[in-house]
Amino acid sequence: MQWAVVVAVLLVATVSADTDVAHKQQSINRLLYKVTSHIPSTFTHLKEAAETWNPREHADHCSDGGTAVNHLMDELEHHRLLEQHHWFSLFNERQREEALMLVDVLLHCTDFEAFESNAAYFREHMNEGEFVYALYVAVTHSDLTHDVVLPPLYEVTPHLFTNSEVIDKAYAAKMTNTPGNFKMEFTGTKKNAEQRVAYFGEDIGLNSHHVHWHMDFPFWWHGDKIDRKGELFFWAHHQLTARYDAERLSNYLPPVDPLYWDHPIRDGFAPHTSYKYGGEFPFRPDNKAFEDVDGVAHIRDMKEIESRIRDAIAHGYIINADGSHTDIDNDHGIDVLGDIIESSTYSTNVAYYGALHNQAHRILGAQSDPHHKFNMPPGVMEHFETATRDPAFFRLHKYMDNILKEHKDKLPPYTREELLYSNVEITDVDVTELSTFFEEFEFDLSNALDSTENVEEVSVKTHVSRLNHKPFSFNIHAKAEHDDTVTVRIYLAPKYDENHIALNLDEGRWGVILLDTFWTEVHEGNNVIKRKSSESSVAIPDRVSFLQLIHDADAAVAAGTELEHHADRSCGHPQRLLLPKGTEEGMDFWFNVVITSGEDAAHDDLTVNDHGSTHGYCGVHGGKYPDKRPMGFPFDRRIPDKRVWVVPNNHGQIVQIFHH
Ligand code: CUO
Repeated sequence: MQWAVVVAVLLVATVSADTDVAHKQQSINRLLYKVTSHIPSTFTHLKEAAETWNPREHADHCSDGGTAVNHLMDELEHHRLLEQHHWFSLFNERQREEALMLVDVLLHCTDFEAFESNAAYFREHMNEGEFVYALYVAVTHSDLTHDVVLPPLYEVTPHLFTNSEVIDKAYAAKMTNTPGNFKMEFTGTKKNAEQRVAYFGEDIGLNSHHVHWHMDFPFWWHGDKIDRKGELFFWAHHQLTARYDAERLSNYLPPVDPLYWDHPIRDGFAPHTSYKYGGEFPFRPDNKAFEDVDGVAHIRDMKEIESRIRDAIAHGYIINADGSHTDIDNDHGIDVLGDIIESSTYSTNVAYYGALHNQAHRILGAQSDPHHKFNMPPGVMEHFETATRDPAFFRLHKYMDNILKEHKDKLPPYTREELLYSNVEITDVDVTELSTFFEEFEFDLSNALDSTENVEEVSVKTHVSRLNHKPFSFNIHAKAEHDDTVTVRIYLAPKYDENHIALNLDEGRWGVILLDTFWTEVHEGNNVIKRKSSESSVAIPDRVSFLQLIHDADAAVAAGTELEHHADRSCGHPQRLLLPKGTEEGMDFWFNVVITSGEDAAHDDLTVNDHGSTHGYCGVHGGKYPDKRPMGFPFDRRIPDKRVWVVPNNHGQIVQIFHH
């Protein structure tokens, strides 16, 4: 009898824990549903909270005793907050400050009831852009929302992911009450060679990865220390740049040139994108010379800051704000430099080294109206959602990548001893066919449009071509002397440049793309290590659509059942873009497998626990980056003599990627 009671209690506890997830998911969905309209009365609980919850009265639900909530309420009551129905940019200091006040409130909530009620209240009282940003960041980092799946941003704020033409058609469909599904074209015409790679820079999955990367690793972050954040900034963007160059080569374009402050920005950009409130994103013509941006930065200062950073690299140390020095001629140097260049709150001397990257985003974004004569809103470069659409994004990141390469090139090349793991000999690797193709992808636009409660919803969607690849797999044949855990890294790099001149190892290594990295066991004798593209630790599958999330959470709440979602991270390169496009005749790539000891693992369970699955470019949430070696190892350092590379645990072969 007593046991029956215990079991019943346990069952109730389990069910309520799981339905709790459904309830949380429903609540987050609803908070993000049509954020520029009022919370509908059918969302009873949130509606009530928005109207009756007084955040100041619930300070006992805040781990800071209500400091954050009282601060935000003071700002609100003194009418200092940005109005609603206005654009929001994270790079605007005051707007960022306001958004972070809300992040602070939400991250200090001690229970979900307070979290959702505060969110509902401030959704109705703050700028919508600030609200969406704050809620996404809070859900990403709060312990209360671990199991919540964030809806795809391209369906929450579609304006930032599709073009004005499509949005206009969606409005017309709504006005005439006619459902529609509109084709989204990439910007520009074939007269613009850059348009050949627009499918990459304008890919909604890529943009989503990029914006989430910056939510996982915000430059303004002041919470718990994030492991190797500066190095991850380098690495995630280095990989974006390397991947972009591989796409360019696949389309008979040379690698992207870095930006120079003294040269005009060769390629202009017409975004064909509008703000929900704030008009069109500004257009930049070809060959625009850099101008100082009033109230933001002088080009002269950018050059000065660049020169100070390059001096630090040449000296091998940085000067901290207190005058002390930090040596950077070591594995850790890249982390220090990443923080300085971005710059993040981890930079130890912002006064001296400035914020090269963040300021450059603002300068580039404002080149169409640098003196604010035309009251233009921020450019695409001033939003992580839209930045990669502009070819200048990759030029900027190539520029910073080259500065960081100066540092890496100063470090001594790896010795044979550092590369050798004598336990394993890779005898062969079989790779299945590598091929890519374009497919149509559809997503929902209804959140782009305002609604009122008594007007029927009209289905409005858009569809866009996107790159995908056939699933592939590889078998690594490895002979081991004894049982051990091993670290496996798989890289891909273009073999030829745009003139079909073969790149040598040292030229090609900076362009390597990390396809996968994982930990496994080998046993004495012959082993076959099997791995599928779908298992890659750099990529995430397609996001569950917002409508599906709404449907599933509502159904689970109504039925009191579990919600069957795997809450994987939103940060991760899209699985579809794991391979560069390649060419119809087959494009040659170096395919490289490097196996080293399992001692490179920063966690001891990596053979059985993928720690959130997308650690390759996004680390482990709240934990150590899983690979102790420098990111990009062993291609991150110069290879002046390729003979040191003849080690049995390294295997290279040529593969071809076909585009069908
Ligand atoms: Cu991701 Cu420049 O850092 O956009």
